[in-house]
Amino acid sequence: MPASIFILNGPNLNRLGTREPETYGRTTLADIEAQCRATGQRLGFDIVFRQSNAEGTLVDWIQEAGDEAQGLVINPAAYTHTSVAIHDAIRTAAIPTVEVHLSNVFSREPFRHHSYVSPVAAGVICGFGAKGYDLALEALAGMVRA
Ligand code: DHK
Repeated sequence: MPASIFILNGPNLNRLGTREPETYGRTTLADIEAQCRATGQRLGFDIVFRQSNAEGTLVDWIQEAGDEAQGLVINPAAYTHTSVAIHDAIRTAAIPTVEVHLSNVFSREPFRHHSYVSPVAAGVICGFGAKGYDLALEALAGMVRA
């Protein structure tokens, strides 16, 4: 059975394509989903791809990933910088997790420099736009096979 990877996206990422394109580019979330499905197929992963603006829904999905999946890619968006609940959910899920940001958060406002997610992630990828999701899946492939 192929390994299952959850790819979860946080608030406002449903607006990609038109939201602050100078920061986030013109790629839509549907484009990113298609890209992840193609990369997942190449790597032999079953991909579950979701987006929510609600913190509790993301927590529910992280718990589901912990029960059902072998790895997690998450762009928690603004909750990166605020959410102890998402930190705790990832810690409890205890599956390899890669934190992704489209933009280079360290070249932006100081409030984006702190992440509650990084301490419970295996690694962090930021600043490479949609390509970051592919890099995260490649990284997970090594960890899931190990
Ligand atoms: C996306 C967001 O919505 C912001 O709140 C984060 C992240 C950065 C991104 O670059 O993907 O600060």
